[in-house]
Amino acid sequence: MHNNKNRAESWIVAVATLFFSLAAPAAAQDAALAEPKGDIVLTIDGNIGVTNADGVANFDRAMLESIKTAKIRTNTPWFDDEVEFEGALLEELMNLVQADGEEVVVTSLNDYQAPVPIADFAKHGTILAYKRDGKYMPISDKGPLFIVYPYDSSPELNTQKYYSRSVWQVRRFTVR
Ligand SMILES: Nc1nc2c(c(=O)[nH]1)N[C@H]1C(S)=C(S)[C@@H](COP(=O)(O)O)O[C@H]1N2
Ligand SMILES: [Mo]
Repeated sequence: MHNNKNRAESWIVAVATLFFSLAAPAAAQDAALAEPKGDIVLTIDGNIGVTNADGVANFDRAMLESIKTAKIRTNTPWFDDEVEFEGALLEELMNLVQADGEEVVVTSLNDYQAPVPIADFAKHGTILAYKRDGKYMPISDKGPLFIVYPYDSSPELNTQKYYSRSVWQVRRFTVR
């Protein structure tokens, strides 16, 4: 027998079913990013669609190393000779966390902060370097993570504007 209370209950069940059927794919997507097993070296927060902790995506070094890599051999303002950096393509990292924004605000371990346009990453093949000349970079030598552009590939990149985006001792990205 149907009374008002039963109708209200069926309605709640229908709404709840719809809600969970819509919510389920989002939860499955969050699970797509593994959890770090080692020390967390990078935290990405802000407008991202994929997380592995409370609203953030945390990475250990192994997770960063599993992202498509690139090498950049170049002169820099920071070293006397040409050096070769190796790291994760930042375009790939942004895709992985489904970054939705214009820029990342990059914060370093020494609290230096710089906004970096996300469009730079595809345009210049910018990397988040973890190695220089084949060796992991210690904190005392601009590591563990260093944003690197291919400075020698264009005069535009050999400018203060791009040097200031070349954050070393990177610890956090905020996508906005
Ligand atoms: N972690 C960190 N990265 C940084 C900086 C900093 O102070 N800390 N300075 C930035 C700026 S503003 C520029 S121009 C270059 C400066 O490098 P230099 O101080 O060796 O000339 O590095 C950039 N990356
Ligand atoms: Mo600078």
